[in-house]
Amino acid sequence: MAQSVYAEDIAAKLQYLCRQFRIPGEIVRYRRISNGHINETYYAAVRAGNEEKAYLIQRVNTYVFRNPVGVMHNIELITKHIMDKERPLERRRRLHFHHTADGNNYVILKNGEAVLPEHTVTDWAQMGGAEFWRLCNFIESAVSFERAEGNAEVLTKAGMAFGRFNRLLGDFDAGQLVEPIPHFHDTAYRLKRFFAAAERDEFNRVKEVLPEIALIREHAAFGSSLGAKIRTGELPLRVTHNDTKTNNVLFDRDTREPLVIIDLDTCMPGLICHDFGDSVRFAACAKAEGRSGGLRLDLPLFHAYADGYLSEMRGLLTDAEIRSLPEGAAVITLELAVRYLGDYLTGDKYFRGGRPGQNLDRARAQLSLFEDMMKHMEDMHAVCE
Ligand code: GN1
Ligand code: MG
Repeated sequence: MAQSVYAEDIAAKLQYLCRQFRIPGEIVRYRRISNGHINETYYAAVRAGNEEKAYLIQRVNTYVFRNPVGVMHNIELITKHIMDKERPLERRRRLHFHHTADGNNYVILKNGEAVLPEHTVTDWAQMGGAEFWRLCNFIESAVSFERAEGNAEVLTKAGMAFGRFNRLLGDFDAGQLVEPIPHFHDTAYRLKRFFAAAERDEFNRVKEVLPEIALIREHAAFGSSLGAKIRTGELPLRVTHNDTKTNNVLFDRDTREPLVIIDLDTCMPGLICHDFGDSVRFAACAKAEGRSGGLRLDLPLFHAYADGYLSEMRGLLTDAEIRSLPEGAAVITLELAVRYLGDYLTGDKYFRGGRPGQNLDRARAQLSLFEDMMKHMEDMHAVCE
């Protein structure tokens, strides 16, 4: 009996959630999807009469997203804004979060029962172990591409898709958005927290990573330079996606055209160069030879991504923004290294579920990519300008 408790429990829970989201029918298949480092996601096929439809049911990580109600408020507004502007797509290929009878696009479970939200709760830690769930349509016949599968054509199309996403949100009133994770891409703040964690050295790991810490210290001023340009007005804030890994673009399996951008959790006011840069970090790189786990910039792939992105965005960007794009790639790479290494120094609480030492390996890979980007800064500028 004991071994099936988890499975029965989750199957019953998913079915209960479907009811709450007013999905008719019974779940006939489900499985956990292990993509992503943060949330817990299930695929569920639901049959009603002769019809079968598939959904994604996701438990939001409330350690990372302390105000998940705010996140869902943002997603509601952003998906509506984009849908209103895009040429009509078939409904099944839009990202649609379902609503409960109370009109919420989420369900809060407390002791296994749906409870009404406490709108005042902006720090989930006060919610006494409640779970936060949401449900959206599973987009059929779609594929996404992991870094290793990235080829120039895929990257150009991913660049166009993210460029279009940024462009469509160009007239969105950012004042309506809740900041889902405060200081998310505030690199200066992340660096400050990182050095404080290194100072505390709670897990006695600093001694293993002295060269990495020295490298980060050497580039800390550069890492903070883009954020400073927001304060001086040199770089404008726009509504950005903030997690633009190219596997967050779904493509049509047959035509290989981009369909939709997913993972809207971190949409908030931000810098264009961070969105551009995070895609480059994720996709325009290759394994460095002779360095286990090391990464280097792949300039032809960078070129391919930049071509696609700028075909949508060039006319909208200021000169300063265009100049900031390569810096954005390097800064966001350094920032992620700092986040991984900071998590390693503080006991691996944020990027969970990895093997021991994984955050350290990830940090080292990002640092090698960062160093290579710094070497190729001029080459990247030549592509963008
Ligand atoms: C996290 O879970 P996933 O893969 O969508 C993280 C991103 C990082 C990414 C690194 C909310 O995203 O910022 O770039 O891991 N998301 C959050 O792979 O922290
Ligand atoms: Mg994400």
